[in-house]
Amino acid sequence: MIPESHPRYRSLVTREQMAEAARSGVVALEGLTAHGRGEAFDYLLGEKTSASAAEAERVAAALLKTARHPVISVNGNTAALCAQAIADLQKASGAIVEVNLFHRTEERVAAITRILEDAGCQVLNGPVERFISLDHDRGLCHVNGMAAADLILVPLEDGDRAEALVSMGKKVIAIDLNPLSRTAKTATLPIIDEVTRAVPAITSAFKTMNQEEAEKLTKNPDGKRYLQDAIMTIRSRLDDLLD
Ligand code: PTJ
Repeated sequence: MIPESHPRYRSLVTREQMAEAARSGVVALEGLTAHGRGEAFDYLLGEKTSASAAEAERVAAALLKTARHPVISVNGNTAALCAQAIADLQKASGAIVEVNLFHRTEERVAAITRILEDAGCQVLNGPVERFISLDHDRGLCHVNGMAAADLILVPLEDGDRAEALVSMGKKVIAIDLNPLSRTAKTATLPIIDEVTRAVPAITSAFKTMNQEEAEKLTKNPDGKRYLQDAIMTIRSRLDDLLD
């Protein structure tokens, strides 16, 4: 039992939630180490959404609004942390939700699909094929999902799929607390923020944005600047600590 008075209450509750999701097979064991890495970067970033990340979240909403065939790709960590927020974003944007896993088993796909559906998502089901040229199972996707997408929102993963998708001419929005990761560096738009803060922020921006603003915001998304801003935030927080 974690006492509410504990200074790290929220973080400890989230860890329990992730451990439980690992026990039920939704989160891969490796997903727990990924979560720990994310926590470390969030600590360095001050555990809040920076002004720069908030701007990137608005651009993400604009990209979703102007996309022809947007897809939200969901893995175990994302489903465990924010299935409801993904359902809300799908409802607002009409994007397709597709489960795509690195540590893929049919049992995990079914368990993650169930969590998403319980939260109100419509999940793309049916056969998958290796439409993305990768040597592992993240290359497997649906013909009407990522294979046909012009824009893919990728919360929280490692970098080679983002790279492959961009080289296929698709736009990629990555949500990743690590501004040094390959995913963040390769994405068309990196959002350096925690996924449970980022997804609701994209949804509320989507709801209040008109088409004209969306088209303006998507003209020249400067992904590199968002990475630089996050590194500067970390640097200035460390400098302050040394003062
Ligand atoms: O469910 P599966 O089988 O698809 O596996 C998912 C994991 C997460 C295990 C897999 O994609 C993986 O190995 O990812 P990586 O390479 O560890 O990358 C995860 C990235 O997400 C790291 O850069 C973390 O800093 C970041 N991250 C972790 N937790 C969060 C996060 N970013 C945003 N919000 C978080 N809560």
